[in-house]
Amino acid sequence: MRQIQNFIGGEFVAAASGKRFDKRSPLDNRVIASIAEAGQAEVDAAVKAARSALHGEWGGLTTDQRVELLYGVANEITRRFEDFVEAEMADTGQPRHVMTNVFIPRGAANFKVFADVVKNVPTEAFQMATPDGRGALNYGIRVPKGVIGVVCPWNAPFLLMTWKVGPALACGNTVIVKPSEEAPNTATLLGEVMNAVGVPKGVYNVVNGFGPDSAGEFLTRHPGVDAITFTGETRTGTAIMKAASEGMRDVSFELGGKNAGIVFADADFDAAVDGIFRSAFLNSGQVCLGTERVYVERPIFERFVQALKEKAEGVKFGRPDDHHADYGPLISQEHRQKVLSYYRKAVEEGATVVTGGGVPQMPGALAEGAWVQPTIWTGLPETASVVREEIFGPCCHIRPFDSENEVVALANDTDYGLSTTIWTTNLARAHRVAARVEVGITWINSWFLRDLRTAFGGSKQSGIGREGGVHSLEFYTETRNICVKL
Ligand code: NAD
Ligand code: 6OD
Repeated sequence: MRQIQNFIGGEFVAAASGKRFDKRSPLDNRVIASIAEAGQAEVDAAVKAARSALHGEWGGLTTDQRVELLYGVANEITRRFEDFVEAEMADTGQPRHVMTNVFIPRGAANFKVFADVVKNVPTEAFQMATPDGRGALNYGIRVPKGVIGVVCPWNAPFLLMTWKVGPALACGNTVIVKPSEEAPNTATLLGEVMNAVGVPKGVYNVVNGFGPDSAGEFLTRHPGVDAITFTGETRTGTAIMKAASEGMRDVSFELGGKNAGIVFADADFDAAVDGIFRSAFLNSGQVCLGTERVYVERPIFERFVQALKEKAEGVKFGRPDDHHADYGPLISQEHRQKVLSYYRKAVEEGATVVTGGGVPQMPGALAEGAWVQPTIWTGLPETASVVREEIFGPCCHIRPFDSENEVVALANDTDYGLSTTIWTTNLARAHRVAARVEVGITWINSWFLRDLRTAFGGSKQSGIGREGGVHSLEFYTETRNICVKL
């Protein structure tokens, strides 16, 4: 069983209170790790360490020196690739190929890409006229924002944590990460990487624990934290925003979604079925960008539902390293209860269950895991709970539509605005619809294909702000203007 500590000022430390909590495997509910729960004392110590690093060696590095260290971090993650894959598989139970192809390499890339961004992005300069005719020159300099609190979810823990830590450090800040209580492994491993590479102590810190009345709340309320970047549920974002308002701290929020998939009758049928299947069921549906509402143009509706059903019924449940398996469990028993409660609600609200709706029969110890069947519904009104609320499980509701205007209205009829995936061979229509859907990111004939240099974030209740490439500099730095009278 792993013993996970907090990582403060370059040292792995227990909690002064002696408090620990257990992490259970999603696969079979065994306890697989014991984690030191940070209290106010550890959060205070982390803030102090982060502040002194900011004013110490780290703060004195040139951009080039920082960039070299971050390349070193990326290379060390790649050298220890298998350790990260194993750690993330243990926490999430998701298949090895998802870790090796997407989640871990993208985590390493987050350090390289943002190192390159800070090296190459200029600041602005304006010449201005003055009454004496001699003029003045304005130029901006970017400075780090300070100590950044990074509060993370469990669904793609390493990718989503490094997506914040990479740019924050590239910009010269120091960070205190609060990983999800459900997935603390890779944040801790990253501490080992930071020490191995020689990142100064206190630059990267980790405090483990829960949200309310625990490390999450202590961190986000702490007056020594200058800004907070958060990925998680919209409701949690509301609580963190209240905390951040004390002291007027800046926030960057990546929140929930209830994303629409739109399939026109002229789409490449097989590609659309594959694409919607991935977007609804990858990572067992635990992807913020996932599709829980699917709208299919009426002429191909029945055929599409049947094809998606066959694919969903073909998934093979199993352990991450089982080469015959391609499908993992949900993160926890608690999350499974939530997802299953939506499965019941769908039936109560009159859904036709096309497939799934329950729990698969699993052999031996796996019977204790957090497994659920991929589930497809039809026949519900747009007011039904499973059509309106984010479930964050492997499920979707499919509804037919008859016109472009109708499907745009349906897609936009939600409090969320994170992503959409559109499937059609009529590219003019694809662009037209993409421009009208109220989301931060739209895919045309693809899904979850994203260059890290692009703007990423949500509209409406799916987030505040944009990160990615140069957009991350807006959050992780402050621009100071200097005006020189000539
Ligand atoms: P969550 O909001 O329950 O928890 C996220 C983190 O916040 C955890 O570390 C948790 O301990 C902490 N937390 C909870 N309450 C807190 C409080 N009051 N103060 C401070 N910290 C607190 O989210 P989750 O269940 O871990 O993740 C799933 C959610 O994340 C889904 O809603 C999903 O859509 C969203 N998500 C969004 C994106 C995106 O980019 N928009 C990406 C991934 C996940
Ligand atoms: O692609 C990314 O970098 C990104 N932020 C993905 C988010 C996945 C959410 O579950």
